[in-house]
Amino acid sequence: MDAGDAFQKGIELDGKLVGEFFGFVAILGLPNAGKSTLINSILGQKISIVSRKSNTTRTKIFGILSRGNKQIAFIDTPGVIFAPTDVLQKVLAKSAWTGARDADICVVIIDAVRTNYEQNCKMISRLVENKNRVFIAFNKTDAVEKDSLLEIAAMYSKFSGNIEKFFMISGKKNSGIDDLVQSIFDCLPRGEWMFPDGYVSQITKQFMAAEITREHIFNLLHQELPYNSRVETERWYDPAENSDNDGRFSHLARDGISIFQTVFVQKLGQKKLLIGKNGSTIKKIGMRARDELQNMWGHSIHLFIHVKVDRNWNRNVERCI
Ligand SMILES: Nc1nc2c(ncn2[C@@H]2O[C@H](COP(=O)(O)OP(=O)(O)OP(=O)(O)O)[C@@H](O)[C@H]2O)c(=O)[nH]1
Ligand SMILES: [Mg+2]
Repeated sequence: MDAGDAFQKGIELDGKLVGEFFGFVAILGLPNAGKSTLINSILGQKISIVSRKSNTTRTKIFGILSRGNKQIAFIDTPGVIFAPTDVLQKVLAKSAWTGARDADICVVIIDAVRTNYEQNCKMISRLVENKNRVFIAFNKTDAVEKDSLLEIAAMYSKFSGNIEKFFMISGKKNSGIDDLVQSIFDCLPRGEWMFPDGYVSQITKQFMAAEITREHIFNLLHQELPYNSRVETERWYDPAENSDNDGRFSHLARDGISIFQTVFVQKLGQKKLLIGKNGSTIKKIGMRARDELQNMWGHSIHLFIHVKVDRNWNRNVERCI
């Protein structure tokens, strides 16, 4: 066999692995099933924010895992929503399904604690009809008795003819993940890598910083506010990168990164709620976000958050989330 054939087959030639395997793998599921937690766990680092509330993820986030001559591009998707109630939910639902359409393999995450059986069946049927290759992973197994897990799995056995493999996992406790990832590596299609070795995610530090603030808004505020807000990192000053020749940043601290963010809300009442009495709520959000960013990046962060009312921030929601 010559090198060209070897590349096509992705085999070992003269002791070296040649040929490449590559696939897009969409992580799909109903809102709150644990998709982002799973991606973070697989990659061993946080690329996607997590909260107890539904519809936390707003955009497709890629996480890349390379091993030997194989590379997986995981796509974390917003939760699949069947009856969107507003424009944001419509965009999230569309984003989830395009994630599935673009994928070589779909991993459906089913929350074993709250098995929303009918909606999960609807989602799986649609993927099967679309001829997607589907894996099913029952998640949150750490929080469910073994007997009920077996019962839940039995409920979905009607799909077994169309599903490549079933898994029992806990994204939070990191259990069952190696087996799932290995099975994905084992059935990747041949193809050239789309990302360099060692590349983990397309997200920028600016985006991540905005997402971390959003995560703390989700964790600290309730009802409609998290869904009616958007965070943007507007300015960023890193003394290591900006030479500051014109002195524009001379008033800023030089011992870390200064980050300026705006939180857009739709109504004045929401702005008041977000700021809190004497600024206490926004201060708490800022402190939590700053501490998390400092831990994540290992250097000091100066975070400045400004709240602005923009009635129309979600009018062009497809552009702004
Ligand atoms: N007990 C337990 N909780 C989990 C597990 N995985 C995720 N969770 C929790 O489930 C909640 C939702 O997790 P996310 O990862 O944000 O879920 P998601 O599917 O990405 O949610 P959306 O982005 O809103 O669609 C969070 O409170 C997580 O801590 C798990 O394996 N076990
Ligand atoms: Mg998510």
